[in-house]
Amino acid sequence: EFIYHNEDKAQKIWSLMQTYQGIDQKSIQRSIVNHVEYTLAMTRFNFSDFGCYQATAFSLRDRLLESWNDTNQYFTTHNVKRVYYLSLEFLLGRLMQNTLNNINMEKNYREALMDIGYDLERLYDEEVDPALGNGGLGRLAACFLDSLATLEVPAWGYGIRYDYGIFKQVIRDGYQCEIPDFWLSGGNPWEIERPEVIYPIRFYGYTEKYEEDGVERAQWKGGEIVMAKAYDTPVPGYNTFNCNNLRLWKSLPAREFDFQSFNKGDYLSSVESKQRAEYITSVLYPNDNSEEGKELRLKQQYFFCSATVRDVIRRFKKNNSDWKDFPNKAALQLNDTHPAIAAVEFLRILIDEEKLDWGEAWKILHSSFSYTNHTVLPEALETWSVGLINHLLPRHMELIYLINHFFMDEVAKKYPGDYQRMQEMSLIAEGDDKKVRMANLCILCSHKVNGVAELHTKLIQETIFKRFHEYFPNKIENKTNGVTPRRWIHCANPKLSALITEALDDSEWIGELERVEYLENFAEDEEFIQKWIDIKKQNKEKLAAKIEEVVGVKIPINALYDVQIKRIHEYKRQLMNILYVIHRYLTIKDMSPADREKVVPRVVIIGGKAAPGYHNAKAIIKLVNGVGDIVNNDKDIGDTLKVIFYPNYCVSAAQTLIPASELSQHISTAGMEASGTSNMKFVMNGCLIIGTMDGANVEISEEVGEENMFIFGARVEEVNDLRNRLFSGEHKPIDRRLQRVFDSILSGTFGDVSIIYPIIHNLMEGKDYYLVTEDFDSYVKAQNKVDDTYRDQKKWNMMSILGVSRSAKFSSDRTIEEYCESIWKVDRVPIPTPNDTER
Ligand code: F58
Repeated sequence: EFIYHNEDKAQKIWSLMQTYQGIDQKSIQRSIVNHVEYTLAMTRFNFSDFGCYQATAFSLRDRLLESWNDTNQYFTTHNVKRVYYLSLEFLLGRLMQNTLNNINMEKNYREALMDIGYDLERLYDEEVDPALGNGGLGRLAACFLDSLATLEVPAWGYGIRYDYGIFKQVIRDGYQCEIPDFWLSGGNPWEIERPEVIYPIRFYGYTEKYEEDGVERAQWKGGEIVMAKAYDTPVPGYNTFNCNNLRLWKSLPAREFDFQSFNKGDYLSSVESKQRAEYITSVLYPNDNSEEGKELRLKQQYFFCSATVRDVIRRFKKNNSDWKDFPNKAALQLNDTHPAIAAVEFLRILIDEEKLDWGEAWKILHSSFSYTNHTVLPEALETWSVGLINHLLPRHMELIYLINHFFMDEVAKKYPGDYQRMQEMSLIAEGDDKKVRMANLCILCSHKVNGVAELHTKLIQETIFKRFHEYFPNKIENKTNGVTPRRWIHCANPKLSALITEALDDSEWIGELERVEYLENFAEDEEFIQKWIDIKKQNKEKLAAKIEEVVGVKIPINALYDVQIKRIHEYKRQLMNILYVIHRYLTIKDMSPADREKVVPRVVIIGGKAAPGYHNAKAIIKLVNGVGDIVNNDKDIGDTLKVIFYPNYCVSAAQTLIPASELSQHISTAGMEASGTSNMKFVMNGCLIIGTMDGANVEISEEVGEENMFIFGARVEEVNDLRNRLFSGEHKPIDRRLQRVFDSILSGTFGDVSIIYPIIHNLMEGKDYYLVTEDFDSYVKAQNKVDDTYRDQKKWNMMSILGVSRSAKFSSDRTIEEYCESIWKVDRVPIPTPNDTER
């Protein structure tokens, strides 16, 4: 974003530069070797794979900076509307392979590196996996960035540059242990530090009222100041010269030392205040689908929201002078309620600093903000105590009360005397400890609110946001999630990508997934099916080698690879999966050797992190490991069953696991998984789904056909009744197969009973909120169908090919197009590509 004040000077500087980086082998090699020598200060004649990875990354960053600068310059001069995606999480995954593919240089770099003795694929493995997110919500933000850039939409992501990403999971003695993930220890060649982009952020203090031209005004004063410094990561699109930006904020002390304490001789406490400032962006909270009401978390939220809003306003003011134009220049998307305070901060700046009147300010806010909800789970709906907000952000608390006051007046006018309704819609939950309901705040401040799958949107309209849906009937709409085919097919599964390109006779499908529909013509083509099978086999071999390396268990290649990878949560029912595995094990044990021969061999792989304080989730991990220990070493059953807990599930692990999977499990209790996004990735990689009618599974089944999936379990309409019946004791007796499974667990067959005991005990008592016992029978039936289908490899692979060919709806390109059209009202802005002579 440079604005040249002096055209001549700009011309001169430009003429001194070597135009754009060349794409020939010599230019690539020279650029890498220059970085080895001048950036890394290593010797050209002897540098490690890691050194070569770093130098290659720097060389790629140079290229990205060219398009990144051109893009921002172009957007600024044309004063275009931009999307701002505010998210506390961006789960990017590794960047090198994705960058090379998006700028279409993988082949050039591979050959250039090979020529100097380096293997590109090995360099990929040198990169740390930046894991600044928990799960689906953070990964969705990353897929959206890729699609926004690819679709040439002017868009910036805004978030926090945590020093520590999600913890690294190691398994010791079957238990999850958490290791801090200091991902920056080897440096980060992809980011650009921006010491000049820095904002003061205030906390605590008080508000002062004063009068100006007959108007009563307020100002927030005092407290303490922390600085926010920007770090930028270029986000290249696929097959375009456009390059967007991800701006992450790091906290710094306002002054290196607090001179007052320093002069008083209190050296240590001056260091302490510096550390307190740095602490704000130090660690990502590792909870998924549950809220932690800690002051530090609220500080993180306000810190990044304030810096972001200031930055957005500064950019707007560079080219615009009329506030009414703001909604035509900026669309701010709140990724869940975590950045909700940005809306209040925006209002505060408009009213207290820009001196707009309330009506005007509210209109501008409301037309530019929108909010995405990702969950109906009550424990994940954010509320903040009024006392805490008042202490940390006193002016914001006043504004929240004002917003609520005006809103409650309106509701009272529309529904006179309906106090129940007013109470439900209020931003404040009354009680001993009053709370601000952040979702209500977001709905009110936004012109659009969206759910993330059809079923989920219907549920929020009918349950948690029912009153708001009645009040604002056009506000809540659906935007079914999607995933980027660049990372999730092309990068993760290069062999499949090449086969699709061969079959379609062009590679445009990578940017236009609708084109894969044509694959349907190959669903019964024997030759094609054989190629399809071979690719899956090669991916399985790669995974098997990896598992042998990290888990130390040898798994057979000819078995069905059955995978469930996602955060460990009771509603996702990894427990039901492992209970079935035990049932399968006991069944095989009962068989004669001749019958065992007929069993479809399976490798069951479960992976995912449990929130560090979530005891039941940790107990499930322990049980899976206990089952693995017994089953994998049981000579009787040999290779008919293997059970693997895959440790430290993360984006890069997913890129190996998903292409190797044949069956994947998406088995949440109906109504509880908002969407799910890995289900989409699995389908795109030719994996069949066993799943409930929940989240996006419903739409996947509409696209690929229920006959090409293994759907089972209670439907969402049945869940409440079933639950009530279970809790009132009116339930059926426990299934005898399940009882046998419980007995074997409780007798200690799979290790220590004490941790899992309370969970199993509750299930036997009917305290089964997630309906594991209820759905078990239909789950077993679906699993039997899986085995029967797998025996018919032709049929199985036909289903697999049809799945891929019908997966286009689940590209995040489609999702982003819908957001652009009905929420953000932004257009594509392709920037001019340099021509051959400029190169
Ligand atoms: C996930 N939410 C949903 N939250 O569970 C999943 O169904 C959906 O596909 C996905 O969002 C994308 O829409 C999720 O990942 C979190 O991790 C939050 C992190 C911060 C605390 C609260 C949960």
